[in-house]
Amino acid sequence: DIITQQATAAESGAAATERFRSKQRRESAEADTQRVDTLVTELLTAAHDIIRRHKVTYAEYDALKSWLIQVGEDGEWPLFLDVWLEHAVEEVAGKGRDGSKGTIEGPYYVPGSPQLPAETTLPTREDEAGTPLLFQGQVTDVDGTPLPGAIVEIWHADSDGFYSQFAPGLPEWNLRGTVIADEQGNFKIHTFQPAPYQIPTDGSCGRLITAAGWHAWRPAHLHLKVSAPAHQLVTTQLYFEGGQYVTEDIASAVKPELVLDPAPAADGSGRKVTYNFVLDKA
Ligand code: MBD
Ligand code: FE
Repeated sequence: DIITQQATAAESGAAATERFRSKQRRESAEADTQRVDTLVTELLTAAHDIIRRHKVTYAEYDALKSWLIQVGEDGEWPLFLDVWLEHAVEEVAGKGRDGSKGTIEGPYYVPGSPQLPAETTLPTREDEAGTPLLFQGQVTDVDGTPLPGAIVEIWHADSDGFYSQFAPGLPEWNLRGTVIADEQGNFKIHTFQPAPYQIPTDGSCGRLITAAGWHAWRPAHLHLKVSAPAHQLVTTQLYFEGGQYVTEDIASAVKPELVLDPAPAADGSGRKVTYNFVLDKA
């Protein structure tokens, strides 16, 4: 209902902004004047060119100004940037890696989720709804050498498409965990199939989507950060074959290598899939 949706949009925007401020990557924070000049000048020049080519009016300029102000008030800059820009940044950052494909992190990662053993069930509510999903695999080097001490951080939405800590009423670490793989790099995670994610319809991003006549959806996905000593961490997502929006992700973050095709579990309870991670050397 509308009340719930409004509460959710406001809360998730504020929470995502707060989360970003506390975890922001700081390694390249020193401003290189030349670099800032080049990037900002090119960005502005591209905008000037669009304004001239499309004869943008003062009414449209004011609409843009008002919308930009509102994005900040809604706390939706993390959402906006991760949905519409991050995929290009990830493409540049991931070039030249040989291991498992990465994709965008998105706005809903929270570090420090509960540590769990190699075979585990993610934290869930007593009555967690949805199809059980067994997600298992092995973490290896690019040569196929198993990586003991590998860490598989996983976070995903529930069967209503909501993330814990970004929607009201969910336990703090619901469907989030830091899984420590065994000596062979193996892991076996019992969880539930997530639902597609809808961009909140009542915030600024939702208004943009409506105004442009787009859809507001990301396909159902698992988020992962996989790492091991002396290897590069990979941030990725996994999707589900045949799932809604897999071919039309609003965040442009699906890659063919990232689409899972789970089989029915042997005991008839839910589904099961194996996906192995390959990490580049650091
Ligand atoms: C998500 O769940 C997400 O993964 C991204 C990238 C953007 C918005 C919501
Ligand atoms: Fe997500």
